[in-house]
Amino acid sequence: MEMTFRWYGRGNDTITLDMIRQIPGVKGIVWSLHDIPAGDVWTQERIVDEVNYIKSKGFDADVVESVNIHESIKLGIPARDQYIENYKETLRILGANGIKVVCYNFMPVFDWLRTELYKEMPDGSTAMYFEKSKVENQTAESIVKEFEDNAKGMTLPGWEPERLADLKGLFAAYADITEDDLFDNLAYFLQAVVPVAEEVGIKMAIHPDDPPWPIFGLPRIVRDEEHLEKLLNIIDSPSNSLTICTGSLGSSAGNNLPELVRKFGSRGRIAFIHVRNVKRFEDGSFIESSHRTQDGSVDIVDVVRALYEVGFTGYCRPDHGRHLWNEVSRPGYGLYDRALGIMYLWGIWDTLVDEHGAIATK
Ligand SMILES: [Mn+2]
Repeated sequence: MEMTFRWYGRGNDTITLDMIRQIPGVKGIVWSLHDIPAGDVWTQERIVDEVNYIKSKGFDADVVESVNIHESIKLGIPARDQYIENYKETLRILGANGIKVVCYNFMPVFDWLRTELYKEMPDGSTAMYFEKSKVENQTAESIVKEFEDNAKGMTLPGWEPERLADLKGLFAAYADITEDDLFDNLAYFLQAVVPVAEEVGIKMAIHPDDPPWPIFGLPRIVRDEEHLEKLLNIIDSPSNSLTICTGSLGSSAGNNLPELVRKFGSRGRIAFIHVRNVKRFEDGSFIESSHRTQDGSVDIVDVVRALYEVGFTGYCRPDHGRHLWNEVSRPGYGLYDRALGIMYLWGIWDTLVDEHGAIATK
């Protein structure tokens, strides 16, 4: 297992690579070119510049999260073919520069959604919170406005203002799209890009829906074991792989994360894993808790044990953390709690290795 850390780039993150270097055992940086609009080709020049900077600080740049997918591809409208060509071109350039994994998602309109970015917890820290009844009872417009107003000036990945400006138009475009349609559009995309990914040595790794249920009537197709199985069957190739996100999938009580890791990990189809915990409440709401098993609803100890058991040699990163000790950071992406999370994961992993021996590493 290779430990990585998500970083938003120079001038776009409160955290520097020099800080990340001081977290034990972090080998790679998960990066993206956040200023490039979804659908545009990433140029060789920009990619080389970013990869070289990351490498100059002693990290590898093997994982990109994300190369976002243009809405026309999700909608399945004719304009998609040009955007798919652009996506293939980006993959070719990334592959030529040694990138191994591209994380992406296929969620209509919203990449992820919470109702509060800084909800206070009993210990005084804050964390991202999703109140189910609020999403069910408020309009998308009012939730989005509140969300953006509360971001404390931070840009939110997947929440490009230019795209969300026409929320009504986007919703209208999806009005007739069923889950089957969306799945067909995903299959069309994968059939086009996976052969290119294979050629250039990249694993495409889809991120599950967050939260893993339909919101505002929009279709959602990456929510549970059945969905994951179905999408892997579109093309049986390591270049059609998964990003397992224990927090996203774990927000739904029906998902047994250690079981999913054992099932898909033993088939070599997990390229990347986001590990974080989430505390579910009886009304379907959830909050992003510390990584510790006892603090949330996901058995993180067993998730790590499952990774060990399947001989996981892919990439892992701590996912969202709480905001601690008055740290000002991107929502969910502070330094402190993610660093604590890494040490928790290493504690479990190193104990397993100590007791049962090292697994083969790449
Ligand atoms: Mn995630």
